[in-house]
Parts: sequence; C-alpha cells; structure tokens
Amino acid sequence: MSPMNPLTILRYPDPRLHTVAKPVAAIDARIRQLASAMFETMYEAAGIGLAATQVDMHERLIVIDVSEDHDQPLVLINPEIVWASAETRLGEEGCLSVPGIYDGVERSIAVKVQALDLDGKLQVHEAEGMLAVCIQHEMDHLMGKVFVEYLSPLKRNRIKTKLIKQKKDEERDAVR
Ligand code: GNR
Ligand code: NI
Repeated sequence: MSPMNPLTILRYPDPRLHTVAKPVAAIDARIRQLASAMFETMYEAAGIGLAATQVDMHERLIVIDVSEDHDQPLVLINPEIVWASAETRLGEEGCLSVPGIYDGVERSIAVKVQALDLDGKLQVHEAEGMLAVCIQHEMDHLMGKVFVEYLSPLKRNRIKTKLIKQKKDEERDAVR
C-alpha cells in the first residue's frame, strides 16, 4: 500500500450522505485502489470503519479495522446482512461524518454478513461486539443513513445546527 493523500470525508448534514449506494460491478484495479485509499483515510482519522458513501463514492464498499494495532483490515464488497440477533444493546456511537458527536444507538448484538473480498471470493463473517456494531453502522451508510437519524428530532436538529456553525467558522478562518 503506497502512501497517498487521504480522501475527503463528507460531513453531516451534507445531502450526499443520504445517497443509496449501487453494487460494485467489477472488483478491478480501481476498486482495489479505492479500498486502499479508504483504509489510509480511516486510519488517518482514527476510525474503525469507513463506508464508500462517506468519501462520496456511492458503491457498496466498506473497510473496517476494529483492532488496536491496525492489523485486522476487513474489506466488504456488496455486503448483505443475512442474519441479525433479535437481542439488542444500546451502545455509544460516533461517526467520522459527524465529528465530536457521540450518542446511544440500539443495535443487534450479533450479525452474520455475507460479502465479497478483494479477490471476489464470497465470505461469511460472524460478528459480535464492536465489529457487529461497526458492520451495522457501515451498512446504514450504504443505505444513505447516518446514526443521528436514530436520535430524537430535537437532538438531531441541535447536532445539525452545531455542525453547520462549525463549518461556517472553519470557512471564515480559512480566508483570514
Ligand atoms: O470510528 C468509528 N467509531 C465508531 C464507534 C462506535 C460505533 C460506530 C463507529 S464507526 C466510526 C467510523 C465511521 O464513521 N464509520 O462510518
Ligand atoms: Ni459513520
């Protein structure tokens, strides 16, 4: 993996985050390069997962690494959740597209996800814990859903206002 410029991560409430991703049509050099750039971007931002949607690429591609040492990279292409536990848990979530905001979201405690890897091989992953949470969070991104949409309209609007103000302040600072 050669070093490259990190991709720009879209930030809520950017409307492009609500785009529904299309299946990856062919696992070729372009997809391998995109996956590689997404890992770079995710590690740089200290995230545990990144969906292509977040870098304005609307294809069903997710990269994940929930390990401490960045040594368990996982690429999910055209993923489908084939089973989710009825048992759920409320856990604190954050999102690289919603910087500085953390709140509780209820998720299945375990999932089975079927996806292609970079060799085009169909894999089934049984996940629990942080990995299960992350997979569900990233699958939502591919459907155009951001975790703040699980929160109350009041909280969501406060977050929206805060992030819009933050962006304006940054743009003002940039021209000074
Ligand atoms: O880095 C991330 N951490 C995280 C923590 C709790 C629940 C979900 C996540 S995913 C997030 C990276 C991200 O925004 N992926 O879309
Ligand atoms: Ni996210």
